[in-house]
Amino acid sequence: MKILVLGGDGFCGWPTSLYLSKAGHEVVIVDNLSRRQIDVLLEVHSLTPIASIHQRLAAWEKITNKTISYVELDVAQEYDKLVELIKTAQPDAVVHFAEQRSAPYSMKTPKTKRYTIDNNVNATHNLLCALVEAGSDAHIVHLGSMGVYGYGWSGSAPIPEGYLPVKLDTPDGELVREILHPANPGSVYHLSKTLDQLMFAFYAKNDQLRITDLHQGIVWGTQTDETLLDEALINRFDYDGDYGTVLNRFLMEAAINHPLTVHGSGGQTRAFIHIRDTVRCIELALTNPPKSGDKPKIFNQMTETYTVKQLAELIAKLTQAKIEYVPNPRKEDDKNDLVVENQQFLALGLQPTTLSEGLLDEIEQIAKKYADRIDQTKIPARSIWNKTLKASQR
Ligand code: NAD
Ligand code: USQ
Repeated sequence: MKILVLGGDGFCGWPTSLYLSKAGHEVVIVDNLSRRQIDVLLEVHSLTPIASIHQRLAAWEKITNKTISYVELDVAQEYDKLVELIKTAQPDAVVHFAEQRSAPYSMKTPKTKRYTIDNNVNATHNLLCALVEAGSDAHIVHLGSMGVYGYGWSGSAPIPEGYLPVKLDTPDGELVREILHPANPGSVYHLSKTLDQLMFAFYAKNDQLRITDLHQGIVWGTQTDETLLDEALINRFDYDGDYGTVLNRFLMEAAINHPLTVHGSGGQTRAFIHIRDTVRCIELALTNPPKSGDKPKIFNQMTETYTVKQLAELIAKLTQAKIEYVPNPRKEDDKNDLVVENQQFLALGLQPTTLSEGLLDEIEQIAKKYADRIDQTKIPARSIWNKTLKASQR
């Protein structure tokens, strides 16, 4: 397959591009390097020393004799260039990672809220519109988020894969319909993902675009078989208060004897997936596209659920780290149930990497190895959208 990977320089996009290239697909990375620019603005850097995009691609070619091409393009702003690219490249599929992906960053300031909506909504809409204008039948595989469902809304009822059956009473009797699961975002970032869903439903219906939306949980881990091939291929690892996700932050904190920063009581249950499984799921999604005219195919891309407290206790047990319960900077329930259906990927053959298999490796091979690169002033979460906490700090 010829595949455009939008956002292919990022944490999920880079290992996915390598995985697909190794599997024999022709890969074109499209990225505007905005994630690297945000690091510069925030004065932070990846815990792992990531090479420039050109060094990465040269290393991949040297080691594997395979070429990945790169196009620097802002998907949200450079619409005409995107249409041209689709017309000339004639891709069979487009994997769309090109969005601002941090909830805390999206809630930091009015500027970052507006940037997140402008960037994410425009990027997705430009892609949809460009495929129609270019007359392309390429299958879109988009990275969405488990957070579109919200947390705790349905109690202990399993969250279905995208669609919810509802019964309607009509004068002629009962009608059963499948609707998009109600959206209940917890941040402007998650809000942008719920808007993406509506655009997908519309373009699948109106233009018969073939779309798969992957509602992914929190990705943990760093390396895949391909990124391990050379130091220049190493994946990024975000640890700062804005971009670091919970499990990776706990691993980094444990490596430097910093207390594990549990927000609130730690009763928040979240869904997780290892980066190795992310890349496998994407290939499975690419090779099992919906048909033209189908509604978007939605998968829940996650393998395990844990409470934040359970994660902290697990890591504390492995490393003797201390746990600190800090006031929650976010507006979210202190405690929630989360049961998720993920049968579709399991049925396609996904064999999950569990926390018990991967954690020690992450601690030794990544967190401890690069611990001297950690800037401790960047660890606290400073984006506060919990109004009570904000008021108490004035
Ligand atoms: P990332 O920030 O590391 O990567 C995103 C990439 O997209 C970056 O390289 C960035 O430069 C690029 N990009 C952003 N806007 C762009 C634009 N307008 N034009 C071109 N390139 C642009 O993020 P990630 O962690 O790799 O996440 C990728 C996708 O997966 C995101 O959509 C995110 O919402 C989703 N996701 C991530 C996680 C996670 O835990 N990391 C979990 C669930 C879903
Ligand atoms: N948390 C802590 N301590 C920390 C950091 C986070 O207790 O030091 C808590 C948060 O309050 C939250 C939970 O951990 O309750 C998860 O936070 P997170 O930053 O790991 O994840 P989140 O903000 O939900 O976002 C991440 C990715 C996003 C993706 C999402 C998948 O950044 O791109 O969409 O995970 S999901 O959560 O399933 O929606």
